[in-house]
Amino acid sequence: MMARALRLAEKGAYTTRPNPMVGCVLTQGEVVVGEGFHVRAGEPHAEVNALAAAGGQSRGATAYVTLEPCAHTGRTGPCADALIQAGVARVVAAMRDPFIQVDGEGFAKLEAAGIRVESGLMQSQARALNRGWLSRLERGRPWLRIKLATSLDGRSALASGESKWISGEASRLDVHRWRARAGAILTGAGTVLIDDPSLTVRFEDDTAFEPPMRVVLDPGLATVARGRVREGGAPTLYLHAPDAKPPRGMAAQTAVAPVHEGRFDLDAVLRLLAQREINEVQVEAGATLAGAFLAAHLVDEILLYVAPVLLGDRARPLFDGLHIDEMTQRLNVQIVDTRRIGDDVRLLLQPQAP
Ligand code: AOF
Ligand code: ZN
Repeated sequence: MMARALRLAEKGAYTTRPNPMVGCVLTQGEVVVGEGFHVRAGEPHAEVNALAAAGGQSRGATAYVTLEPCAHTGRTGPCADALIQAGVARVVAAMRDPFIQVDGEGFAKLEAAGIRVESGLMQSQARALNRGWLSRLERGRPWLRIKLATSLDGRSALASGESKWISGEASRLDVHRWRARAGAILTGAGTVLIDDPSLTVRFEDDTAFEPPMRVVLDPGLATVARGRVREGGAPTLYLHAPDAKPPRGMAAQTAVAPVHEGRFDLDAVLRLLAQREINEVQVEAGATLAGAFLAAHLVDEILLYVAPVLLGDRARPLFDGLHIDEMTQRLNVQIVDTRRIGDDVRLLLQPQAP
């Protein structure tokens, strides 16, 4: 039942931001009498949708929820109260909600009303599902994924900077699914000037999604007047150095980020995005920014498309600025998933703590 609730929750992957994905299954014995998931911030929570689906059958039911039912009135009313009013007998949650306004209060409310409460069933899966939201709440910065395409010999672009295309069409379509999960797609001014990407989500079907914000790290605001990142139905935010002055009328699309010795303080950049309720960031940039994030140990996940081509030794590496002279300094990554995508191989990697 909890696995079913988790699958339901994931249906909100492209729409719940900045809220977490949550699923709920209501049962009477072995029979599912109602189920629901949280679709969009501001709309009803998972439990309320499941209760509505169960109608009169929720009295005496067990509720399987992927997150502790909320106790607060935010954009919607408290789910704990809704479960109590519906006469639910037992609540099984996958995890406690660390959100400051809930944080155990939901469980306490339910227990005070005589409802049996258990928590922790499939907890690691529930945490993995909302890793971005948890990262923002618990670490004060978003979950960071770097998307890269590489040749077999580990090159990301020709010496000229040209990189269209290394990975195949199937891989480039796959990227859109990952973009849609992120609250922000982050790139650098260099990529805007050389590749001119639009960084929007384009699906071939009519899957609903919230367009992720595009973020350009542009110390001197050199790219604000050009580039396809300004087009399309998604907002764009330019982060710039304190001494750059945003052009007239662009104050809302720009923000200052700290710069030390000519380089952005990337940790501060991520904190700034967390303050704007970004749970998950997907970096799509060149070797300089990718290398800087990696060297700063800020990368949680690398989405790597390996194409069956060789670009030779004049081409650019995957990561710039990683200076490793001894084996003890090397960076280890864990392979979390491998998959064939068209003619390419997709690797999902997690850098190991130093
Ligand atoms: C639940 N069930 O389905 C969800 C919960 O903005 P609001 O008012 O919708 O509140 C968002 C907070 O509520 C969110 O940060 C998280 O703590 C909780 N989300 N809780 O019981 C749900 N989506
Ligand atoms: Zn709720």
